[in-house]
Amino acid sequence: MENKMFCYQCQETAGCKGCTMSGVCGKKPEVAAMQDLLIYVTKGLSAVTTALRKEGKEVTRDINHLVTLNLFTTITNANFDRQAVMDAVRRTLAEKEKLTGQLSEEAKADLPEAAIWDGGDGSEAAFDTKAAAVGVLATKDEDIRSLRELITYGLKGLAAYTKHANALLQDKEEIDAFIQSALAKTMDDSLTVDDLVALTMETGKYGVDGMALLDKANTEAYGNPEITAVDIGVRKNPGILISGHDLRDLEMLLKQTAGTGVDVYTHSEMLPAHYYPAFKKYPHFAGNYGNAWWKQKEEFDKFNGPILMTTNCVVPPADSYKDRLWTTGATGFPGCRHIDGAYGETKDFSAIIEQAKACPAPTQIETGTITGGFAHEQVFALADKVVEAVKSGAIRKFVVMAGCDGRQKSRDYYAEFARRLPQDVVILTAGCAKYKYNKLDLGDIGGIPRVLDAGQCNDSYSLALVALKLKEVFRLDDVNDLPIVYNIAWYEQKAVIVLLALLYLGVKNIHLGPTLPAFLSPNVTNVLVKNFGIAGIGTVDDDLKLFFG
Ligand code: SF4
Ligand code: SF3
Repeated sequence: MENKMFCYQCQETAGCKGCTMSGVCGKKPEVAAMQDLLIYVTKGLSAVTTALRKEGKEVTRDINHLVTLNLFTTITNANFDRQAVMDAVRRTLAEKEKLTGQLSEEAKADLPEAAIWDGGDGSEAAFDTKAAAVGVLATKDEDIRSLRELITYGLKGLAAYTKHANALLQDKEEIDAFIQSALAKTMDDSLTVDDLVALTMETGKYGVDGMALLDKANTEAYGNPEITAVDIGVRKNPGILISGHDLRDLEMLLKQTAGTGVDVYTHSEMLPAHYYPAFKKYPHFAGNYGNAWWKQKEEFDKFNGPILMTTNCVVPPADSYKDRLWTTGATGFPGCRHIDGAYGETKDFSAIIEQAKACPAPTQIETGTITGGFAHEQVFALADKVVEAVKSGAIRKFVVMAGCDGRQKSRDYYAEFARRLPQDVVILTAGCAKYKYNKLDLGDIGGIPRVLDAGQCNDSYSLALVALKLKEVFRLDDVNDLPIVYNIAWYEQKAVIVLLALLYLGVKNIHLGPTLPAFLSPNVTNVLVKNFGIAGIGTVDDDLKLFFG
C-alpha cells in the first residue's frame, strides 16, 4: 500500500517505524503534508536569512519569531489545523520573497531549491504537489536522513523553548541565527555523516543556551521556584483549566480572571507554575487538575469548564468538550476557537472567562496534594542537607527520570521502576514523565522528598545545574563520576533537545525509553552507543540490578 504520509518524529510512531496512513497522535495525512511543506519553506527562509547574515545584513526579530513559531507549530500534538498551517506557509513564502530581494546576485545564485520555490501558482493543489516531494523520505541515504531529522527535531524543541522566552520579551540573536543556519545545513548535500554528527552536538550546545534563556526569562519574571504543595482537588466555583508550558499566558489569564468568581487550575505541564512565587498571590489559582496530557479526553470531559491549550500536547477532542477547548500560540485544532496575540501584546481571554461563568464547577477526580519546586535555587538552598545525606550514605544515588509521559502500556515500566527503587535512591525529575509516579507515596530521606520535581521539561536545565553543582562540591573532574544515573522517558521533540543538551554537557550512559527513536538509523544509533553509551530500557528487574546492584 502506498504511504499517504510519513512521520516518525515521536516515540509513539506506528510500529516504532513511521506513521504512514494517519498519525497515532490523530494527525491526518493532509495536515502532515502541510507540516512537511511548512518545514520545507522554513528551511528555505532560513537559507535566505543565513545568507543575509553572511553579507552583514540584519535579520529582524519578527523573522526570527516566524521561524521558531513555524517549527513549534509542527511539534507533535501542537497543531492539527491544516488551514492554519497553510496560512503559515503563505506568510513564510511572502517574507522569504521580500528578504531574497536584499541579497546580492552572487548569494542568490547559491540558494538551495527550498529557498527558490515560490509557491507555484499559490493554489492549494500546488502546495500539495510540492509537499508530496519534500517530506522526510526525500533524503534517500538512511544515515544522512536520520541525522537531518535528529537535528531538525532538536531544533523544533529548541524553538519551542525560545518561543516561551520570547513571550517574556527575552531574545538571543545567536540562538536564532544558529537555528536558521542549522536548518539550512540540513539541506546541504555536501555535508557528510561526520559533519552532521558535529552539527548534532552543536545543536545540543544551543539547547543548553535555549533552556538557560528560558530559565532566566521565567525566573526574572516570576521568581525562583520554591517548595510547594499543590492541591489536586477542586473548589466550588466554575474553573478554567490551562495546559501547556507558556507561563506568560497563565499570567494574563490569572490577571483577567481576578475577581470574576472563576478559578484557574493547571493541567499537565502547567503544574510547575504553582512553584513560582509570583503566581501564589492569586487566591483563585486553585490547584492542578488531572494528569499527563494523554489522559485529557477523560479528564477534560469531567472538568466541565473551558480548557486553554497554550502549547502541545493537544489530543483531538471529544465532542463532549470540543466547544470548551481553546487554543493559542502555536496550537490549533479545526473547529476549536483560537486566541491570537502578537509579541508583547496582552491576549484577550474574556470570551473564555464568559464561557466559564456559565459552566458548572469541575467534578472532583482526585484529592490531596503533590509537592514540587526543586529547581536549581531551591536545591542549592538545601545543598548542605543533600551533600550531608550523600556523604553519610543516607542517599546512595540519584536517578534522573525526567522527560515525557505517553499513552503506551509499556510506560507502566516507569511507575513500577519508581515504586521498586531502593529506599536510599532519590528521583530527580522534570517534564510530564513525573505523572507516572508523582502521586505514589515514596516518602523522604531525612526530610528530603524522594521525588524532587524541578518543573517543566525545559527545567531539565535545573537538573543539569544541580549535577554541575554537586560535581563542584565533591571536587570531581567528570559529571559521570557523580552518583547519578539517567533513565529518561521521551515522547516528543522537546525531549530530543533535552537529550542533545545532556550529551553536549558530557553526560554518558543515558537510558532512553520506552523505545529508542525510530528516526535513529542503525549506524547513527551505533555512533550514540559508542560515543555516549546511550541505551534503551530492559525489564524493571534487570534495570534495577544494572543501576543499583
Ligand atoms: Fe505519528 Fe508521532 Fe508523527 Fe503523530 S507525531 S504522525 S504519532 S510519528
Ligand atoms: Fe509532556 Fe507533551 Fe513532552 Fe514538556 S506535555 S514534556 S509530552
